[in-house]
Amino acid sequence: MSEDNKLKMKRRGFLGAAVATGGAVAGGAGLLASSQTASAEAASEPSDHVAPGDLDQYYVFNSGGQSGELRILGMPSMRELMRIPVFNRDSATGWGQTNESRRIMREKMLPETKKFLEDKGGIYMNGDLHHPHMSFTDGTYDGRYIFVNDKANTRVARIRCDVMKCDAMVEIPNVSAIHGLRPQRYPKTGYVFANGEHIIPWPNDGKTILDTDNPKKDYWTAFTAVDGDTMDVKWQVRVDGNLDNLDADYQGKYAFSTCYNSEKGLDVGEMSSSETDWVVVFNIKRIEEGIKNGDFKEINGVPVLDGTHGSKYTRYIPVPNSPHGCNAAPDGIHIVLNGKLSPTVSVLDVRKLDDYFDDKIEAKDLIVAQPELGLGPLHTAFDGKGNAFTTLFIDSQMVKWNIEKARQAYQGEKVEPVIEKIDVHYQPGHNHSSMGETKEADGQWLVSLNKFSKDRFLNVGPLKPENDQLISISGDHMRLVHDGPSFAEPHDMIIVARNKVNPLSVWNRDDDFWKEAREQAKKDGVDLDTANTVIRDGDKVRVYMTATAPAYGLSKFEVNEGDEVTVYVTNKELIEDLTHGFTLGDYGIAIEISPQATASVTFKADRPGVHWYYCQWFCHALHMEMSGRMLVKAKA
Ligand code: RUQ
Ligand code: CUA
Repeated sequence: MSEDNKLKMKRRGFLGAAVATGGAVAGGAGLLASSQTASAEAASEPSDHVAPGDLDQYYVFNSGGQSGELRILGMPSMRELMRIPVFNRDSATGWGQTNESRRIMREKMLPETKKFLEDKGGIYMNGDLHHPHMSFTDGTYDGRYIFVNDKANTRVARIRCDVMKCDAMVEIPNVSAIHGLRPQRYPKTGYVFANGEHIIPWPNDGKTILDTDNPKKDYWTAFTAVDGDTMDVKWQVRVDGNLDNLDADYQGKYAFSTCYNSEKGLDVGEMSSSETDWVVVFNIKRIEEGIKNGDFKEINGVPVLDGTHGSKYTRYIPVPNSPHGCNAAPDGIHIVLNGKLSPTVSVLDVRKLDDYFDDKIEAKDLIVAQPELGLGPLHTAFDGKGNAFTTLFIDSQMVKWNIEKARQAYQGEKVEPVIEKIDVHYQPGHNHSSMGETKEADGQWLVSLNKFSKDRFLNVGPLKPENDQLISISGDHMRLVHDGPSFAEPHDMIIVARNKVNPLSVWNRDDDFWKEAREQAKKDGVDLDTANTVIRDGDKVRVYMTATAPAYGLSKFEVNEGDEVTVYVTNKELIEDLTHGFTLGDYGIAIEISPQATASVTFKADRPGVHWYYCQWFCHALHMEMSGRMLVKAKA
């Protein structure tokens, strides 16, 4: 058998665009195989083709997972437009090296972390960014910010949507591994809610050690509210179990967190031993009252309320089994909890929560549907027309189902909520629909973020890309239209109508991003906008220079071996897309300076000799000539 044929055998037999919709018919009677009608529909449905020079309809903000960055794609083309370094150290832009980025990364770092990182460069070099979500006003995106979590080093960061740069990062105390993250939807963001995933000893000071401790009694995690405007931690609620994903309602009253380890186990066997775990519901108004009334303990500078079983601030609703994704439907009513180890999702009706918190009804009354969808339901997205789309990790499928029919079936009526299943390639985690987490869900596109690509692309060695597949959902049938390879590892994305986002093309000169540089220039009596000068201050040297294609304002500067040197570069260009860089040869330094921005970097001139600096952003026919020399005079 030829290699090609072997490959075809391995696949599930629908190579080629005409039959790309597949159409597995598992999951009950009445299902239509979508391939029957696919070609007829394909003619009338939107395609992923965006002609050269044409613009996409949507911005996609895609997480970079363990790469630590955020990525911007255009949809439907799925072209990657930009990468925004956040928790990672970035070679191109100098993120993690510029003074501006280091201020942001260190400003709200916990004191003990600063101490820990003292001899390790002062910042973490990695992050694990799972969940990007835009700020909301009145239940829909408002284009101000994107908030993201860092599971690896327990942080929450914010990206400014006017310049598409991270402008704030806060380390969350008392917990380990921020996983689920969602901004408050109503009236606006407001709070950014963040789940601490791993349970740790409180306090985690090394005095509670493994052979004497008791995770049931000593290990905790908490639900955290960060103020989206100041990026300060406002309060935390200590809970039983752990916390996985979360979502907020459309009324501004409740937030919901899934728990996969109600057992408080310390290994996989213990963690998955019981048949049901729970979703924790947080009563935001009661929590705010509790804070006002002083019903908390301050731990590491944060008011922490007790939200364990029996608390008035929380309720624990049993859900099968190790639930994972938690998704609020755009109808403002339903919360879908994805069963992971159970073939079902459980649906809550938020209108019943007031009564439930007042003990007028029981937990089981809150569950209004529990359709059986298939194996490994992880996340659910919505089309705004009453339908839901759930990823089935184990089945490698996307299932479309109807919420109202699922409610009827739960009441015992003979209706089938499952509408259609299609194969995806392979093992989907998150999915997301266009505008699907807002009240403006438009039912156009769905992306399946598959954890494995296996044979879908040319083999690139043992490490393979993930596969983000674009599915058209505007017709009666789901139709797979695009395979999108991606590097480690998109977990989640949001799909935002392009009119919601209006970035600048050049920076405003008075931006606070480089406020420290501006202050320093003032103290040095120089005009940051125009200065090309060297200020000596003991063994500290400050070099101010402009960049205008194809030359720096200074073609050389001189320092002594051992000096602490800060170089400030101001990009004088007024037109868009004229970025300059400053790379200092054999010094490990490279920074980006976009039009009208200032960027700076500080280093020790401990390598004597002549060192060329050059512009690493192609900017002009004489770009190669855009360079200069740093002369480092050796110690006598
Ligand atoms: S999680 S594959 Cu980090 Cu969002 Cu569900
Ligand atoms: Cu400036 Cu290249």
